Amino acid sequence: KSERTQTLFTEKTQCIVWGMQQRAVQGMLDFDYVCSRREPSVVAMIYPFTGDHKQKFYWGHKEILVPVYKNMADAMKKHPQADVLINFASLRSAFESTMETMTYPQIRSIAIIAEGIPENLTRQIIKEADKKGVFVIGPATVGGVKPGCFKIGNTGGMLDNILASKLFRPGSVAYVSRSGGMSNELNNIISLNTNGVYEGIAIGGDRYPGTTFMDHILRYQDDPNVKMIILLGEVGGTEEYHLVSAMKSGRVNKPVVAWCIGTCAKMFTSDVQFGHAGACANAEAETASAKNQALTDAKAYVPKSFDELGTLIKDVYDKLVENGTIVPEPEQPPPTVPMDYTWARELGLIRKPASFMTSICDERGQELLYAGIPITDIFKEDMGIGGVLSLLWFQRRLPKYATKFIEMCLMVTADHGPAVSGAHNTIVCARAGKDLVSCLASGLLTIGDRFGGALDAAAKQFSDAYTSDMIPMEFVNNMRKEGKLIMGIGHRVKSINNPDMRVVILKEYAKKNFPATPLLDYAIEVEKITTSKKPNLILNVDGFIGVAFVDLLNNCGCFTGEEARELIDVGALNGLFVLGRSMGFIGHFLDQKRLKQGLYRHPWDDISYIMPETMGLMGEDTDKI
Ligand code: Q5B
Repeated sequence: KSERTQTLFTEKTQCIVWGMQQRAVQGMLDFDYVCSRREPSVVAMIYPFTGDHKQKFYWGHKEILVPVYKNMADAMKKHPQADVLINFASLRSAFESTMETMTYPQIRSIAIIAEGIPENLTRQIIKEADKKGVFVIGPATVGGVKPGCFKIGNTGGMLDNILASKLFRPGSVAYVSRSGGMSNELNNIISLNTNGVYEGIAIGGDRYPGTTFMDHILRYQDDPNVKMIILLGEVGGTEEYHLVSAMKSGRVNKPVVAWCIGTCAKMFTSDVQFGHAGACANAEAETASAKNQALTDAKAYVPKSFDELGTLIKDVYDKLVENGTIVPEPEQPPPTVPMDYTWARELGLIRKPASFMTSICDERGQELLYAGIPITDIFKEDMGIGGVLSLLWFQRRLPKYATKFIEMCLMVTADHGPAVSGAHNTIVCARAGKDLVSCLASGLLTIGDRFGGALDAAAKQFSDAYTSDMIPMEFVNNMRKEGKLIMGIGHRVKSINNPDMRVVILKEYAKKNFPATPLLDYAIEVEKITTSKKPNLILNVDGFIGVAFVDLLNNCGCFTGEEARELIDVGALNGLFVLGRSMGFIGHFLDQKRLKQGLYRHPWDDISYIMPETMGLMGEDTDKI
């Protein structure tokens, strides 16, 4: 393999990101900003699953737009200066997208983040990259960082970490490691013990990394800005021996601090496979201890343990400062980047008055809570629809008889045939070819005082009369005098001769299970008076549910009188009919679709056409018509 010793990244490097990785891109732009780069390093993104569009990002305090292309060809054509591609494609598509990237000669380096790419595919990538002279970093890596110049994806972690590790300006120490996590640790150790990182690359944990330790170490050796090199190797493979040879031959003559992780493997009686695919010793020479010994023999600085790595790095660095190889520069503060709102909030640094308040449901935690009760408990306790409704509507865990009553209300109001106003509208709408939501909405919008929406008003009227000690007859007479209909009284088809069995069922249940039913008893007295006038002036299903629910709210022990009244005032009771009847409306919609019913047009013979002129004629001489 020939040596390629070029500089990979500068403060002008432009890259294209493959994949919709907004957080990683924002992290790169924040890094660029604190490095005082003049232009953002990310010039475009490629995302094959949406059309061409632009994504918004922050550039310091400002907002900028980064173009997103569906096709790689377009991205390359529009951004010919971009020479790096950061490939966030999944393990399934990383091979294709990397191979495609290498058909564009403008790209000189590719970082492949995905883990788990089959080794035979990685080897094909490596072969092609060698042929084309492309530097591949990864797969299975976080990438790398060149302080003051360029950062690959999520390398270096969040901005506070970048600042703490002083990655916003170059130091004199270059490192290469396998692990992304450990490279973060190195950023920290190096910043604490030296003037900082010059460049750091994590080559990735696979058995076949796109570029090797030596590919990068040779670049560092040939870069006059690098004054010392750090290698963080690990158990498995023989890569570290290439450095041993290069040091022995003098090809690498800068101070090297090296450590191979995994010395603990010798404490196990069997072979150990560490986290990385390549991290397993298949021979004595591949053990971390053997490699550390070989590096020591080659005059690398090798600590006794990882714990001493920082101290050793400091010793070597101090010597380089002492002999004038490194001249530390005065520290300049980086430009400030505003902290992200969510992060600042998490740290408790800011507060903001909420625009919304909610008290029924919380979906933020591990488990969804209905009025504070975890959804698993709701199922464990078999709370049913009535229980859920009692939590979401009334914020109370109501007694079983009450939740059962709620369910019964929903069941009896679920449907009352196709002829009622709401179902009729749903059907007409369905036959006009509309969708489920439109048809349901059409039916629901029909609910009002006369049809299905008299529960709250009935509850109020009867409660007011009852609490003001009006006897039923007085109430009926007063309403008549005021020219008002009694809400919850009257039905188009049901009467005392044709009783509404829905009401019969509910009444029987309420009388048997409710602690007290004073308002229901009052309404029954009112019904006796109204039905004596006309047999259809019964306490209808709306009226029954309205008054029975007032009894429930007032006597179940879960609400104060004020709370009960508030629930009626806000319209909770009509909600029961709306929810129940939604089931029927949806049924009618599905039924019409299933029956493939065509457009409905009302028959002429069922419409009385009364034109203004005809009315005039009627006034003059009716016989002439
Ligand atoms: N009269 C329900 O009326 C209906 C009177 C009254 C005093 C009253 C009417 C009414 C109040 C609202 C109400 C819910 C419009 C009904 C429902 C769901 C449903 C529907 C379904 C389902 C029926 C004839 C005479 C007149 C009136 C007098 C009528 N109501 N007096 N208080 N409440 N009720 N809505 O039959 O002297 O002859 O002039 O508005 O509770 O929607 O199945 O269909 O599940 O889908 O058209 O059950 O009662 O009677 O208006 O011709 O009146 O009775 O003043 O007296 P009708 P009208 P007069 S449950």
